[in-house]
Amino acid sequence: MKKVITYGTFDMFHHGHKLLLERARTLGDYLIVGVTADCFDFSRGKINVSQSLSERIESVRRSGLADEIIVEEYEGQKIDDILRHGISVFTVGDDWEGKFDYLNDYCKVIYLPRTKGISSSEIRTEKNHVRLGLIGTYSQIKKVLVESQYVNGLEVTCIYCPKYDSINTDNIRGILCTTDLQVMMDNVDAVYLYSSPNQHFEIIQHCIDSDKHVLCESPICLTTKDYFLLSSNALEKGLILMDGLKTAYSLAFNRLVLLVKSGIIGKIISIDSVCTSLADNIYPHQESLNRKWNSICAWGPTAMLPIFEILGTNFKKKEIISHLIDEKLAFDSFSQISFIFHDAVASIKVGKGVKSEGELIISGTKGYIIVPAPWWKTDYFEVRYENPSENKRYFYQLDGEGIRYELVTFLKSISSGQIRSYVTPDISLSIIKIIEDFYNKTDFVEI
Ligand code: C2G
Repeated sequence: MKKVITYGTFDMFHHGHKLLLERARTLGDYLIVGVTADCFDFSRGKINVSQSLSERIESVRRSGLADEIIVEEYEGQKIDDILRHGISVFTVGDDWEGKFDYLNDYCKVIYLPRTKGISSSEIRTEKNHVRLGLIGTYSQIKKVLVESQYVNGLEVTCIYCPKYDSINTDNIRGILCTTDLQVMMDNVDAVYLYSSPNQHFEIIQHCIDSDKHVLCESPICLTTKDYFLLSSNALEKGLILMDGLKTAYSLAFNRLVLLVKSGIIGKIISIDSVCTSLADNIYPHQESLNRKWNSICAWGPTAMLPIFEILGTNFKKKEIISHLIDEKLAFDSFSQISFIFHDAVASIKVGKGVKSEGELIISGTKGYIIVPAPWWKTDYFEVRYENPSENKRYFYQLDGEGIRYELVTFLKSISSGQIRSYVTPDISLSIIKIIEDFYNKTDFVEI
């Protein structure tokens, strides 16, 4: 029997997929179709896949064209499959021309002409087209502009830059740049916001009043009262209001949290999270300092994320210790916060004018996890035990610091009408409550 194998994601199964499988069948007597696992697609940069693995397998099964369906889970698996299944022909569309020539050592390789005029990306873009506006200084938002190009269906149509910012128009040809918020509202469906935290509330309120979804760099606002108001207004209007916390969307961070919750290092007793950076100019004149992010706002949400994700938000006691370089503006160049939970402790150290090792250490009764600096750009971590031979290392690809995954999640939340964020509302609220206590000097010590 002549066995043929082909592979694909088969997202939103379409006519092009059907024609490919029909022709693949004619190359032999038995067709095996390899459907890519989500993790494999993620690792090869396909982050926009809309359907789950089981939905995609079901589409291939329903086509009636596959004699057998397998799952493709890792780089290099094709060689393994060809040998294991006794394959005579490997085939794939000619958009891959030349890429799989190395398989000629194992079987015959045939590239079939790709069907023109149809693709999963186009279907996804048509289904979920969202016009995105970016708000913030150009230096802050240019990464988002670049990353948005990896997200099918998301089109940056407008940039709002404050008057004091000089917009580099060369890089943003074709995108409307404005200093008038209302002009932006007339040209977008959703907004990404990275302004000064003290301006977030007012801008988000304007966006919600104009029926726009909002993805806001954390913290969303500075008081719990404002947060309740904004989130209830958004909910009432069926709008998405989501925390932008890049680390929360990285695969490695999510896997780490799941491993911890599954007990790999026993019961968690302590978490220490450090995030610092040296601000280039931390003693400028007041007006400029007013627009800068202090340590607690710039790093606090990221540093608190693993603590609230793993230990929950019901701590019994906390203490905030800060070094303020400007009393009036409450600008802290360094803050340390200690949390006491019922059966665990945690601490964060955040700094915009103090540098330290940016590690995350999670200590448990059986071992500990260390995420090396800078842990917030997590792509690697180690699980360590008393006996070093039991140590395990984990690596997960991270592209674009997590921004593109954050944008994909935002888009999926908008199209499903449900917040798909990993930063749950109780975590957003707890982060804001801590920041509010910092400004009110509750449980606060100044050094
Ligand atoms: N295809 C086609 N015509 C289209 C679209 C896709 O012939 N208009 C083919 C592709 O060339 C591929 C198959 O249909 O052979 C599945 O396409 P995708 O789901 O896009 O999968 P792909 O990313 O090409 O994965 O290991 C995975 C494989 O390398 C292919």
